Amino acid sequence: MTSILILNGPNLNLLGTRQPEVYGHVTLTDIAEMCRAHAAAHDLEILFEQSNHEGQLIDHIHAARGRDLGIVLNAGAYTHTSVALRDAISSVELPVVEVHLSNIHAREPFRHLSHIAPVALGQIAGFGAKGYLLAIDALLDHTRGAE
Ligand code: CA2
Repeated sequence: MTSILILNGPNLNLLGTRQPEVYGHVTLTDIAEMCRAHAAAHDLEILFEQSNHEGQLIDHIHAARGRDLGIVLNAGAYTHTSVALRDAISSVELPVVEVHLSNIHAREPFRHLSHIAPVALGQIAGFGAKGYLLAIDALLDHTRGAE
């Protein structure tokens, strides 16, 4: 069975426990379950990971090479700071869909810059947990459309 990696960056393990006015009440475990249910219909395995550490996120991206069809990435605040994550994405040559729960372009100016966007297939932001499902569909359309 084909697989995709869904990778989540710093503080996303706190989802559903704090700042519900920004990020809603859904937990990361809920999102993983939603993604798995969505993928089952597509005969797709979901590898779902979260780390608060930049190097560990990079290791996960490297591990996806030759294993997964592509990556759905919510890099959290590293989106706005990490050239290392951008370089990791470029190095593995896998399609990456960038996802954000909130609309980063409607928030503070420092969130408007994404180091991921220039090396991603595209970006989905502002649709909450549903964004992860949209990202899976976008990745599948891209990869299966290219077969
Ligand atoms: O909107 C998104 O998905 C973000 O990637 C979330 C990041 C933020 O730094 C990005 O600008 C946009 C923050 C994730 C932190 O999540 C929390 C959840 C609950 C309580 C505190 C933080």
